[in-house]
Amino acid sequence: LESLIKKLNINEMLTGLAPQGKNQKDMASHAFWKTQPVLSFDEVASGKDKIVDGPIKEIDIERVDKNPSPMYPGFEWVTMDLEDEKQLEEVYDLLTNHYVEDQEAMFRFKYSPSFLNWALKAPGWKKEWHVGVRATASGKLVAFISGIPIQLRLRQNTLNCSEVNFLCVHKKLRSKRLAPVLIKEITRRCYVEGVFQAVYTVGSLLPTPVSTCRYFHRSLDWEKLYDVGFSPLPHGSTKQRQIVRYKLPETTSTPGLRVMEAKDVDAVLDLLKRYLARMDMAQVFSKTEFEHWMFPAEKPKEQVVWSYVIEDPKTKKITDYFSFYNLESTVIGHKKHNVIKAAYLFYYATEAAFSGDESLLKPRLNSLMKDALILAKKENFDVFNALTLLDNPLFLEEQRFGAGDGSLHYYLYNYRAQPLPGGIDARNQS
Ligand code: MYA
Repeated sequence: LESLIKKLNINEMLTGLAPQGKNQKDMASHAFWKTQPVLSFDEVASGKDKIVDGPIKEIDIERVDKNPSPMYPGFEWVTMDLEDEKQLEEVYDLLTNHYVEDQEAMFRFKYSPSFLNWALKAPGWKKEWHVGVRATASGKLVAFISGIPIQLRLRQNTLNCSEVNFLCVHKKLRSKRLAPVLIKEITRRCYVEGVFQAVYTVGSLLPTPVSTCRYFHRSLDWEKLYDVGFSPLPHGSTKQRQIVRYKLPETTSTPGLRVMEAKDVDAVLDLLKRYLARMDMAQVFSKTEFEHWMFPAEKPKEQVVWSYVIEDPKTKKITDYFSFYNLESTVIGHKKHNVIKAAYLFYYATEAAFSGDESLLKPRLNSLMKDALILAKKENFDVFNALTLLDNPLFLEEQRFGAGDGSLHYYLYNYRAQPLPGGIDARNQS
Protein backbone atom coordinates (compact mmCIF):
# COMPACT_ATOMS: atom_id res chain seq x y z
CA LEU A 1 0.00 0.00 0.00
CA GLU A 2 2.77 2.37 0.90
CA SER A 3 4.40 2.08 -2.50
CA LEU A 4 1.05 2.69 -4.19
CA ILE A 5 0.55 5.78 -2.09
CA LYS A 6 3.98 7.05 -3.06
CA LYS A 7 3.12 6.71 -6.74
CA LEU A 8 0.10 8.94 -6.33
CA ASN A 9 0.55 12.64 -6.11
CA ILE A 10 -0.14 13.51 -2.48
CA ASN A 11 -2.12 16.54 -3.50
CA GLU A 12 -4.41 14.46 -5.70
CA MET A 13 -5.04 12.13 -2.80
CA LEU A 14 -5.81 14.94 -0.44
CA THR A 15 -8.06 16.83 -2.77
CA GLY A 16 -9.96 13.74 -3.84
CA LEU A 17 -9.17 14.26 -7.52
CA ALA A 18 -8.50 11.15 -9.51
CA PRO A 19 -4.83 10.57 -10.30
CA GLN A 20 -3.60 12.48 -13.35
CA GLY A 21 -6.92 14.30 -13.57
CA LYS A 22 -8.79 11.29 -14.92
CA ASN A 23 -12.13 12.54 -13.64
CA GLN A 24 -11.53 15.87 -15.23
CA LYS A 25 -13.57 16.78 -18.31
CA ASP A 26 -11.57 18.96 -20.68
CA MET A 27 -12.58 22.53 -21.34
CA ALA A 28 -14.22 21.77 -24.70
CA SER A 29 -16.77 19.50 -23.04
CA HIS A 30 -17.86 22.28 -20.68
CA ALA A 31 -20.37 23.83 -23.11
CA PHE A 32 -21.15 26.63 -20.69
CA TRP A 33 -17.92 27.20 -18.79
CA LYS A 34 -15.84 27.36 -21.99
CA THR A 35 -17.76 30.56 -22.86
CA GLN A 36 -17.03 32.20 -19.50
CA PRO A 37 -14.10 34.34 -18.30
CA VAL A 38 -12.44 31.60 -16.24
CA LEU A 39 -9.07 29.93 -16.66
CA SER A 40 -8.99 26.63 -18.55
CA PHE A 41 -7.37 23.54 -17.01
CA ASP A 42 -4.67 23.70 -19.69
CA GLU A 43 -3.75 27.32 -19.05
CA VAL A 44 -3.30 26.56 -15.40
CA ALA A 45 -1.44 23.28 -15.92
CA SER A 46 0.93 24.66 -18.54
CA GLY A 47 1.64 28.08 -17.20
CA LYS A 48 1.27 27.98 -13.45
CA ASP A 49 4.31 30.13 -12.82
CA LYS A 50 3.72 32.49 -15.71
CA ILE A 51 0.19 33.51 -14.74
CA VAL A 52 0.06 37.17 -13.76
CA ASP A 53 -2.83 37.96 -11.41
CA GLY A 54 -5.46 40.28 -12.92
CA PRO A 55 -8.92 40.55 -14.50
CA ILE A 56 -9.54 38.35 -17.56
CA LYS A 57 -11.78 40.82 -19.38
CA GLU A 58 -12.67 44.46 -18.99
CA ILE A 59 -16.38 45.10 -18.56
CA ASP A 60 -17.93 48.23 -20.03
CA ILE A 61 -20.74 48.98 -17.61
CA GLU A 62 -22.54 51.05 -20.26
CA ARG A 63 -22.90 47.98 -22.42
CA VAL A 64 -24.30 45.70 -19.74
CA ASP A 65 -27.85 44.61 -20.49
CA LYS A 66 -30.30 46.43 -18.25
CA ASN A 67 -32.90 43.65 -18.47
CA PRO A 68 -32.82 40.00 -17.40
CA SER A 69 -32.15 37.45 -20.08
CA PRO A 70 -35.16 35.53 -21.42
CA MET A 71 -36.44 32.77 -19.15
CA TYR A 72 -37.75 29.40 -20.33
CA PRO A 73 -41.49 29.45 -21.17
CA GLY A 74 -43.60 28.69 -18.11
CA PHE A 75 -41.06 30.21 -15.73
CA GLU A 76 -40.24 33.73 -14.63
CA TRP A 77 -37.53 35.66 -12.84
CA VAL A 78 -38.20 37.01 -9.36
CA THR A 79 -36.13 39.09 -7.01
CA MET A 80 -36.68 37.54 -3.62
CA ASP A 81 -37.45 39.86 -0.72
CA LEU A 82 -35.74 38.12 2.16
CA GLU A 83 -36.98 40.74 4.63
CA ASP A 84 -40.32 39.04 4.08
CA GLU A 85 -40.39 35.98 6.32
CA LYS A 86 -42.61 34.08 3.88
CA GLN A 87 -40.13 34.50 1.03
CA LEU A 88 -37.23 33.57 3.28
CA GLU A 89 -39.20 30.44 4.17
CA GLU A 90 -39.63 29.67 0.44
CA VAL A 91 -35.88 29.79 -0.11
CA TYR A 92 -35.44 27.64 3.00
CA ASP A 93 -37.93 25.07 1.66
CA LEU A 94 -36.29 24.92 -1.78
CA LEU A 95 -32.83 24.41 -0.27
CA THR A 96 -34.01 21.96 2.40
CA ASN A 97 -35.45 19.68 -0.27
CA HIS A 98 -33.13 20.24 -3.23
CA TYR A 99 -29.73 21.59 -2.12
CA VAL A 100 -26.37 19.83 -1.85
CA GLU A 101 -26.28 16.11 -1.02
CA ASP A 102 -23.39 13.71 -0.58
CA GLN A 103 -22.64 11.29 -3.40
CA GLU A 104 -24.72 8.47 -1.89
CA ALA A 105 -27.68 10.82 -1.26
CA MET A 106 -27.72 10.01 2.46
CA PHE A 107 -27.41 13.58 3.76
CA ARG A 108 -28.54 16.98 2.52
CA PHE A 109 -27.54 20.41 3.85
CA LYS A 110 -30.31 22.02 5.88
CA TYR A 111 -29.52 25.71 6.23
CA SER A 112 -31.88 27.19 8.85
CA PRO A 113 -33.82 30.40 8.12
CA SER A 114 -31.59 32.13 10.74
CA PHE A 115 -28.51 30.93 8.86
CA LEU A 116 -29.89 32.20 5.54
CA ASN A 117 -30.67 35.56 7.13
CA TRP A 118 -27.09 35.73 8.36
CA ALA A 119 -25.42 34.52 5.17
CA LEU A 120 -27.56 36.42 2.66
CA LYS A 121 -27.93 39.73 4.48
CA ALA A 122 -24.30 40.48 5.18
CA PRO A 123 -23.38 44.19 5.27
CA GLY A 124 -23.96 45.86 1.91
CA TRP A 125 -26.28 43.08 0.72
CA LYS A 126 -28.43 43.82 -2.29
CA LYS A 127 -31.94 42.54 -2.79
CA GLU A 128 -31.27 42.27 -6.56
CA TRP A 129 -28.64 39.62 -5.85
CA HIS A 130 -31.22 37.26 -4.34
CA VAL A 131 -32.47 35.81 -7.59
CA GLY A 132 -35.28 33.30 -7.88
CA VAL A 133 -37.17 31.52 -10.63
CA ARG A 134 -40.87 30.76 -10.18
CA ALA A 135 -43.16 28.47 -12.16
CA THR A 136 -45.57 30.99 -13.68
CA ALA A 137 -48.73 28.91 -13.25
CA SER A 138 -48.25 27.83 -9.63
CA GLY A 139 -45.95 30.62 -8.42
CA LYS A 140 -43.75 27.95 -6.86
CA LEU A 141 -40.09 28.84 -6.30
CA VAL A 142 -38.09 26.33 -8.36
CA ALA A 143 -34.58 27.80 -8.51
CA PHE A 144 -32.35 30.25 -6.68
CA ILE A 145 -28.91 31.85 -6.81
CA SER A 146 -27.43 34.57 -4.63
CA GLY A 147 -24.52 36.91 -4.22
CA ILE A 148 -23.24 39.13 -1.43
CA PRO A 149 -20.61 41.85 -1.81
CA ILE A 150 -17.22 41.18 -0.23
CA GLN A 151 -13.67 42.41 -0.44
CA LEU A 152 -11.28 39.58 -1.17
CA ARG A 153 -7.53 39.91 -0.91
CA LEU A 154 -5.52 37.64 -3.14
CA ARG A 155 -1.84 38.08 -2.35
CA GLN A 156 -1.27 41.85 -2.76
CA ASN A 157 -4.50 42.66 -4.68
CA THR A 158 -7.87 43.35 -3.09
CA LEU A 159 -10.87 42.58 -5.27
CA ASN A 160 -14.30 44.07 -5.05
CA CYS A 161 -16.25 40.83 -5.53
CA SER A 162 -19.50 39.10 -5.12
CA GLU A 163 -19.52 35.82 -3.28
CA VAL A 164 -21.94 33.59 -5.16
CA ASN A 165 -23.68 30.83 -3.23
CA PHE A 166 -26.89 28.81 -2.81
CA LEU A 167 -27.28 27.94 -6.48
CA CYS A 168 -30.13 25.46 -6.49
CA VAL A 169 -32.46 23.97 -9.10
CA HIS A 170 -35.51 21.89 -8.17
CA LYS A 171 -34.80 18.18 -8.69
CA LYS A 172 -37.49 17.90 -11.37
CA LEU A 173 -35.81 20.60 -13.47
CA ARG A 174 -32.28 19.23 -13.43
CA SER A 175 -30.06 18.78 -16.52
CA LYS A 176 -32.09 21.29 -18.54
CA ARG A 177 -29.32 23.93 -18.62
CA LEU A 178 -31.11 26.17 -16.13
CA ALA A 179 -27.97 26.58 -13.99
CA PRO A 180 -26.07 28.49 -16.74
CA VAL A 181 -29.08 30.80 -17.16
CA LEU A 182 -29.04 31.55 -13.42
CA ILE A 183 -25.29 32.10 -13.41
CA LYS A 184 -25.53 34.49 -16.36
CA GLU A 185 -28.30 36.41 -14.64
CA ILE A 186 -26.43 36.85 -11.34
CA THR A 187 -23.40 37.89 -13.42
CA ARG A 188 -25.45 40.55 -15.20
CA ARG A 189 -26.82 41.83 -11.89
CA CYS A 190 -23.30 42.07 -10.47
CA TYR A 191 -22.00 43.87 -13.58
CA VAL A 192 -24.90 46.35 -13.32
CA GLU A 193 -23.62 47.23 -9.83
CA GLY A 194 -20.07 47.67 -11.09
CA VAL A 195 -18.85 44.38 -9.57
CA PHE A 196 -16.84 42.50 -12.17
CA GLN A 197 -15.25 39.65 -10.19
CA ALA A 198 -16.71 36.84 -8.10
CA VAL A 199 -15.60 34.09 -5.77
CA TYR A 200 -17.47 30.81 -5.23
CA THR A 201 -16.90 27.35 -3.84
CA VAL A 202 -18.24 24.13 -5.36
CA GLY A 203 -17.81 20.48 -4.41
CA SER A 204 -17.41 19.40 -8.02
CA LEU A 205 -14.53 20.09 -10.33
CA LEU A 206 -15.04 22.87 -12.89
CA PRO A 207 -12.53 24.98 -14.82
CA THR A 208 -10.41 25.85 -12.85
CA PRO A 209 -9.97 25.99 -9.08
CA VAL A 210 -7.70 28.64 -7.60
CA SER A 211 -7.39 26.27 -4.66
CA THR A 212 -8.81 23.05 -3.28
CA CYS A 213 -9.39 21.95 0.28
CA ARG A 214 -10.37 18.66 1.77
CA TYR A 215 -13.09 18.27 4.41
CA PHE A 216 -12.14 16.71 7.74
CA HIS A 217 -14.63 15.50 10.35
CA ARG A 218 -14.23 14.99 14.08
CA SER A 219 -16.91 12.81 15.70
CA LEU A 220 -18.49 14.25 18.83
CA ASP A 221 -21.30 11.68 19.07
CA TRP A 222 -19.69 8.72 17.36
CA GLU A 223 -22.58 6.34 18.06
CA LYS A 224 -25.13 8.57 16.34
CA LEU A 225 -22.81 9.15 13.40
CA TYR A 226 -22.39 5.40 13.10
CA ASP A 227 -26.16 4.82 13.33
CA VAL A 228 -26.89 7.21 10.48
CA GLY A 229 -24.13 5.77 8.30
CA PHE A 230 -21.82 8.79 8.47
CA SER A 231 -18.99 7.09 10.37
CA PRO A 232 -17.89 3.52 9.65
CA LEU A 233 -16.72 1.07 12.28
CA PRO A 234 -13.03 0.70 11.40
CA HIS A 235 -11.85 -2.81 10.74
CA GLY A 236 -10.58 -4.39 13.97
CA SER A 237 -12.21 -1.82 16.25
CA THR A 238 -15.35 -2.09 18.39
CA LYS A 239 -18.17 0.36 19.03
CA GLN A 240 -17.01 0.75 22.60
CA ARG A 241 -13.47 1.56 21.51
CA GLN A 242 -14.72 4.15 19.04
CA ILE A 243 -16.84 5.83 21.72
CA VAL A 244 -13.84 6.00 24.03
CA ARG A 245 -11.62 7.32 21.21
CA TYR A 246 -13.87 10.34 20.73
CA LYS A 247 -14.69 10.99 24.38
CA LEU A 248 -13.86 14.53 25.49
CA PRO A 249 -13.26 16.07 28.92
CA GLU A 250 -16.23 17.80 30.58
CA THR A 251 -14.44 21.14 30.93
CA THR A 252 -12.17 23.28 28.80
CA SER A 253 -8.56 23.74 29.83
CA THR A 254 -7.27 27.07 28.44
CA PRO A 255 -7.08 29.68 31.24
CA GLY A 256 -9.01 32.84 30.37
CA LEU A 257 -11.35 31.18 27.86
CA ARG A 258 -14.79 32.79 27.73
CA VAL A 259 -17.61 33.67 25.34
CA MET A 260 -16.80 36.71 23.19
CA GLU A 261 -18.44 39.95 24.35
CA ALA A 262 -19.17 43.27 22.62
CA LYS A 263 -16.18 44.90 24.35
CA ASP A 264 -13.83 42.41 22.60
CA VAL A 265 -14.73 43.40 19.04
CA ASP A 266 -11.84 45.81 18.38
CA ALA A 267 -9.20 43.55 19.92
CA VAL A 268 -10.41 40.43 18.11
CA LEU A 269 -10.70 42.23 14.78
CA ASP A 270 -7.15 43.51 15.17
CA LEU A 271 -5.89 40.02 16.02
CA LEU A 272 -7.80 38.41 13.14
CA LYS A 273 -6.56 40.98 10.63
CA ARG A 274 -2.95 40.33 11.61
CA TYR A 275 -3.53 36.60 11.49
CA LEU A 276 -5.19 36.65 8.05
CA ALA A 277 -2.41 38.88 6.68
CA ARG A 278 -0.27 35.70 6.80
CA MET A 279 -2.51 34.03 4.19
CA ASP A 280 -2.39 34.40 0.41
CA MET A 281 -6.15 34.66 0.08
CA ALA A 282 -8.60 35.97 2.65
CA GLN A 283 -11.68 38.10 3.02
CA VAL A 284 -10.98 41.66 4.15
CA PHE A 285 -13.33 42.56 7.00
CA SER A 286 -14.58 46.01 7.90
CA LYS A 287 -15.64 46.35 11.53
CA THR A 288 -19.30 46.14 10.52
CA GLU A 289 -18.68 42.98 8.54
CA PHE A 290 -16.65 41.46 11.33
CA GLU A 291 -19.45 42.15 13.82
CA HIS A 292 -22.00 40.68 11.46
CA TRP A 293 -20.08 37.43 10.93
CA MET A 294 -18.55 36.88 14.34
CA PHE A 295 -20.74 38.74 16.79
CA PRO A 296 -24.16 39.44 15.26
CA ALA A 297 -26.22 42.04 17.12
CA GLU A 298 -29.41 40.28 16.19
CA LYS A 299 -29.65 37.13 18.26
CA PRO A 300 -31.89 34.75 16.31
CA LYS A 301 -34.05 32.11 17.96
CA GLU A 302 -31.71 29.52 16.61
CA GLN A 303 -28.08 30.45 17.31
CA VAL A 304 -25.93 30.37 14.17
CA VAL A 305 -22.42 31.36 15.25
CA TRP A 306 -20.46 30.80 18.46
CA SER A 307 -17.41 32.97 19.20
CA TYR A 308 -14.94 32.63 22.05
CA VAL A 309 -11.88 34.54 23.20
CA ILE A 310 -8.98 33.90 25.50
CA GLU A 311 -8.37 36.84 27.79
CA ASP A 312 -4.96 36.53 29.41
CA PRO A 313 -5.77 36.37 33.14
CA LYS A 314 -2.73 38.54 34.01
CA THR A 315 -2.52 41.14 31.26
CA LYS A 316 -6.26 41.12 30.41
CA LYS A 317 -5.27 41.16 26.73
CA ILE A 318 -7.14 39.07 24.15
CA THR A 319 -4.58 36.55 22.91
CA ASP A 320 -6.71 34.07 20.98
CA TYR A 321 -10.07 33.74 19.32
CA PHE A 322 -12.09 30.98 17.67
CA SER A 323 -15.57 30.52 16.27
CA PHE A 324 -17.78 27.89 14.71
CA TYR A 325 -21.21 27.91 13.10
CA ASN A 326 -24.16 25.57 13.03
CA LEU A 327 -25.17 23.85 9.81
CA GLU A 328 -27.43 20.84 10.10
CA SER A 329 -27.85 18.14 7.49
CA THR A 330 -31.01 16.16 6.92
CA VAL A 331 -30.47 12.42 7.28
CA ILE A 332 -32.45 11.24 4.27
CA GLY A 333 -35.01 8.51 5.03
CA HIS A 334 -33.70 7.43 8.45
CA LYS A 335 -36.10 5.95 11.00
CA LYS A 336 -34.44 7.17 14.18
CA HIS A 337 -32.58 10.39 13.31
CA ASN A 338 -33.79 13.32 11.21
CA VAL A 339 -30.71 15.53 11.30
CA ILE A 340 -27.01 15.62 12.02
CA LYS A 341 -26.00 18.74 13.89
CA ALA A 342 -22.62 19.83 12.54
CA ALA A 343 -20.37 22.57 13.88
CA TYR A 344 -18.13 24.07 11.18
CA LEU A 345 -14.91 25.65 12.29
CA PHE A 346 -15.12 29.28 11.21
CA TYR A 347 -12.47 31.94 11.85
CA TYR A 348 -9.79 31.83 14.53
CA ALA A 349 -6.60 33.67 15.35
CA THR A 350 -3.86 33.38 17.92
CA GLU A 351 -0.89 35.49 19.00
CA ALA A 352 1.12 32.26 18.89
CA ALA A 353 1.05 32.51 15.09
CA PHE A 354 3.34 35.54 15.11
CA SER A 355 6.26 33.94 16.85
CA GLY A 356 7.32 32.35 13.57
CA ASP A 357 7.91 29.20 15.58
CA GLU A 358 5.71 26.25 14.73
CA SER A 359 6.68 24.53 17.97
CA LEU A 360 4.78 27.28 19.81
CA LEU A 361 1.88 27.56 17.39
CA LYS A 362 1.09 23.86 17.14
CA PRO A 363 0.50 23.13 20.86
CA ARG A 364 -1.44 26.36 21.31
CA LEU A 365 -3.73 25.58 18.39
CA ASN A 366 -4.23 22.06 19.64
CA SER A 367 -5.36 23.28 23.06
CA LEU A 368 -7.65 25.87 21.50
CA MET A 369 -9.21 23.35 19.13
CA LYS A 370 -9.65 20.76 21.84
CA ASP A 371 -11.56 23.38 23.82
CA ALA A 372 -13.60 24.22 20.72
CA LEU A 373 -14.54 20.53 20.45
CA ILE A 374 -15.54 20.42 24.13
CA LEU A 375 -17.69 23.54 23.76
CA ALA A 376 -19.33 22.21 20.58
CA LYS A 377 -20.09 18.94 22.32
CA LYS A 378 -21.73 20.87 25.18
CA GLU A 379 -23.91 22.62 22.58
CA ASN A 380 -25.08 19.20 21.40
CA PHE A 381 -23.27 19.08 18.07
CA ASP A 382 -22.74 15.59 16.66
CA VAL A 383 -19.70 16.34 14.54
CA PHE A 384 -17.12 19.10 14.13
CA ASN A 385 -15.99 19.85 10.56
CA ALA A 386 -12.95 21.69 9.28
CA LEU A 387 -11.19 22.19 5.97
CA THR A 388 -7.48 21.96 5.18
CA LEU A 389 -7.06 25.74 5.23
CA LEU A 390 -5.47 28.31 7.56
CA ASP A 391 -3.23 26.47 10.05
CA ASN A 392 -5.67 23.56 10.32
CA PRO A 393 -3.20 20.86 9.23
CA LEU A 394 -1.36 21.52 12.52
CA PHE A 395 -4.17 20.09 14.64
CA LEU A 396 -6.41 17.87 12.49
CA GLU A 397 -4.62 14.63 13.20
CA GLU A 398 -3.90 15.22 16.88
CA GLN A 399 -7.52 16.21 17.52
CA ARG A 400 -8.75 13.00 15.85
CA PHE A 401 -10.30 14.47 12.76
CA GLY A 402 -10.68 12.02 9.88
CA ALA A 403 -10.47 12.90 6.18
CA GLY A 404 -13.90 13.04 4.55
CA ASP A 405 -14.84 12.04 1.01
CA GLY A 406 -15.53 15.57 -0.08
CA SER A 407 -13.33 18.34 -1.43
CA LEU A 408 -14.18 21.97 -1.70
CA HIS A 409 -12.89 23.79 -4.76
CA TYR A 410 -12.43 27.56 -4.65
CA TYR A 411 -13.06 29.49 -7.88
CA LEU A 412 -12.67 33.04 -9.13
CA TYR A 413 -14.77 34.52 -11.92
CA ASN A 414 -13.20 36.94 -14.36
CA TYR A 415 -9.89 36.87 -12.54
CA ARG A 416 -6.68 35.21 -13.64
CA ALA A 417 -4.64 34.00 -10.69
CA GLN A 418 -1.85 31.63 -9.96
CA PRO A 419 -3.38 28.74 -8.03
CA LEU A 420 -2.68 28.54 -4.32
CA PRO A 421 -1.29 25.41 -2.75
CA GLY A 422 -4.08 23.29 -1.30
CA GLY A 423 -4.34 19.99 0.51
CA ILE A 424 -2.04 19.23 3.35
CA ASP A 425 -0.09 22.44 3.20
CA ALA A 426 -2.94 24.83 2.83
CA ARG A 427 -1.59 27.34 5.24
CA ASN A 428 -1.44 30.19 2.82
CA GLN A 429 -5.08 30.57 2.13
CA SER A 430 -8.26 31.22 4.01
S1 MYA B 1 -22.26 25.43 -5.09
C1 MYA B 1 -23.73 24.54 -4.70
C2 MYA B 1 -24.45 24.11 -5.94
N1 MYA B 1 -25.74 23.55 -5.64
C3 MYA B 1 -25.99 22.23 -5.52
O1 MYA B 1 -25.12 21.40 -5.68
C4 MYA B 1 -27.42 21.85 -5.14
C5 MYA B 1 -27.90 20.61 -5.80
N2 MYA B 1 -27.76 20.70 -7.24
C6 MYA B 1 -28.47 21.52 -8.03
O2 MYA B 1 -29.32 22.28 -7.59
C7 MYA B 1 -28.14 21.48 -9.50
O3 MYA B 1 -27.51 20.25 -9.80
C8 MYA B 1 -27.24 22.67 -9.97
C9 MYA B 1 -26.85 22.46 -11.44
C10 MYA B 1 -28.03 23.96 -9.85
C11 MYA B 1 -25.96 22.75 -9.15
N3 MYA B 1 -21.49 25.67 -10.06
O4 MYA B 1 -28.69 23.31 -15.36
P1 MYA B 1 -27.71 22.26 -15.72
C12 MYA B 1 -22.61 23.59 -14.62
C13 MYA B 1 -21.21 26.12 -11.30
O5 MYA B 1 -28.15 21.35 -16.83
P2 MYA B 1 -28.17 21.04 -13.17
C14 MYA B 1 -22.78 27.06 -5.26
O6 MYA B 1 -23.87 27.41 -4.90
C15 MYA B 1 -22.18 22.30 -15.28
O7 MYA B 1 -20.79 22.17 -15.21
N4 MYA B 1 -21.56 25.45 -12.42
O8 MYA B 1 -27.27 21.40 -14.46
C16 MYA B 1 -21.82 28.04 -5.94
C17 MYA B 1 -22.72 22.50 -16.67
O9 MYA B 1 -21.89 23.41 -17.39
P3 MYA B 1 -20.80 22.85 -18.41
C18 MYA B 1 -22.23 24.31 -12.26
O10 MYA B 1 -27.55 19.87 -12.51
C19 MYA B 1 -22.34 28.34 -7.31
C20 MYA B 1 -24.04 23.23 -16.43
O11 MYA B 1 -23.90 23.87 -15.13
C21 MYA B 1 -22.55 23.79 -11.02
O12 MYA B 1 -29.60 20.95 -13.51
C22 MYA B 1 -21.39 29.12 -8.16
C23 MYA B 1 -25.20 22.25 -16.38
O13 MYA B 1 -26.35 22.98 -16.13
C24 MYA B 1 -22.15 24.52 -9.89
N5 MYA B 1 -22.41 24.10 -8.65
O14 MYA B 1 -27.98 22.31 -12.19
C25 MYA B 1 -21.93 29.37 -9.53
N6 MYA B 1 -23.23 22.64 -11.18
O15 MYA B 1 -21.58 22.17 -19.51
C26 MYA B 1 -20.94 30.09 -10.43
C27 MYA B 1 -23.31 22.44 -12.49
O16 MYA B 1 -20.03 24.04 -18.90
C28 MYA B 1 -20.86 31.56 -10.12
N7 MYA B 1 -22.71 23.43 -13.17
O17 MYA B 1 -19.95 21.88 -17.65
C29 MYA B 1 -19.96 32.28 -11.08
C30 MYA B 1 -19.85 33.76 -10.74
C31 MYA B 1 -21.09 34.54 -11.23
C32 MYA B 1 -21.04 36.00 -10.77
C33 MYA B 1 -19.98 36.82 -11.53
C34 MYA B 1 -19.99 38.32 -11.07
C35 MYA B 1 -18.87 39.05 -11.59
